[in-house]
Amino acid sequence: MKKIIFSGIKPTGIPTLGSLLGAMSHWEKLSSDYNCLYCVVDMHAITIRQDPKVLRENGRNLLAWLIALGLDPEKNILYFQSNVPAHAELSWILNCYTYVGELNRMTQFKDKSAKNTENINAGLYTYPVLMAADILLFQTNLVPVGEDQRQHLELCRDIAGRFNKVYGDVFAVPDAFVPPVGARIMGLQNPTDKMSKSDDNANDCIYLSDSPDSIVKKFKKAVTDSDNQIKMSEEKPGISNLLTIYACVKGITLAEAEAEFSGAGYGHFKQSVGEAVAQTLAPYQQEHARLMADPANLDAIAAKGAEKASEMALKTLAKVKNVIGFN
Ligand code: AQP
Repeated sequence: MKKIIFSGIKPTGIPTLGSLLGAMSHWEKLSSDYNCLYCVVDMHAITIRQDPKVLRENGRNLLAWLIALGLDPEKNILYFQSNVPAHAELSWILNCYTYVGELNRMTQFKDKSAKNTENINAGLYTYPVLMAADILLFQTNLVPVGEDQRQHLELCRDIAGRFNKVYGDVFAVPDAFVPPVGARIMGLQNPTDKMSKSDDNANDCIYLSDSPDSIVKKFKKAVTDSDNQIKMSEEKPGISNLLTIYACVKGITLAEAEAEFSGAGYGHFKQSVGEAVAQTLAPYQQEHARLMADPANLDAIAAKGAEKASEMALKTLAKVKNVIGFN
């Protein structure tokens, strides 16, 4: 029996180079050795207010990106979270096995509520519990995520361990897969903050759909520093971020990237990073456009994925309800 991978991505906008390098680029590589479920987590998306039409479009768009990036729907289960009600059902149950003190410690809740002072809803607060349900429903062994999700995954492990301690081995306790390089891609304008798709400043972000011209322009405008040395350093967040991006898209080490630009000027360096990213994204963009031209095919893939995911999820849910003592 192959081990199980689950990971999710929110349809809150066009995915960024950050989510590609931190998470999605690894999904395809892992998909031959594991049984994989990749979910468009639309229920997580509504913790921030969404326009219904845009949410629906973003969801289908994201599904197309997953396939364009190499996830074969015949080999991977691709689906929308809201099409599998077991996510919400298990989430409620796990809420009763999660402490408020634990949720109070979640840094993402603190960050997101500081950015959304007019809508600090309960869903934003209990988001990590829904994420735990997403993962535990499938007896998941490995969760490939970016660094920002590590704390949520730790909580998921704690909830699973606590539940198992009371009721026996109901859930597999998952491990995180966080890549050694690229786990936290920073914004181009603000390199001390993570690159985020719902950021207001489009220049901070490379969206997977950006044209080659726009990508190179954004890299040329990237914030750096004034000491003209291209090397990894905590004191040089802008340059370190660009080196990380270059190493990831070229498939080389950080030391190799540093060596390639040793003695070069910032202008040449930024241009080269921009061109390398544009070149990497071009074939995915073509494939994405091809897939988006056939919405009925995408809907059929999602429906089939939801059916398979439901079948797996209901087995775990039945086990959970039974041990709890539901009639
Ligand atoms: N900047 C990043 N660097 C590395 N990994 C990242 N991920 C996201 N941004 C980066 C990883 O991508 C996966 C999917 O993330 P998500 O879209 O579901 O949620 P998120 O982490 O909240 O991403 P955003 O772009 O910041 O979304 P918004 O702006 O809507 O909140 C995850 O594995 C994540 O770690």
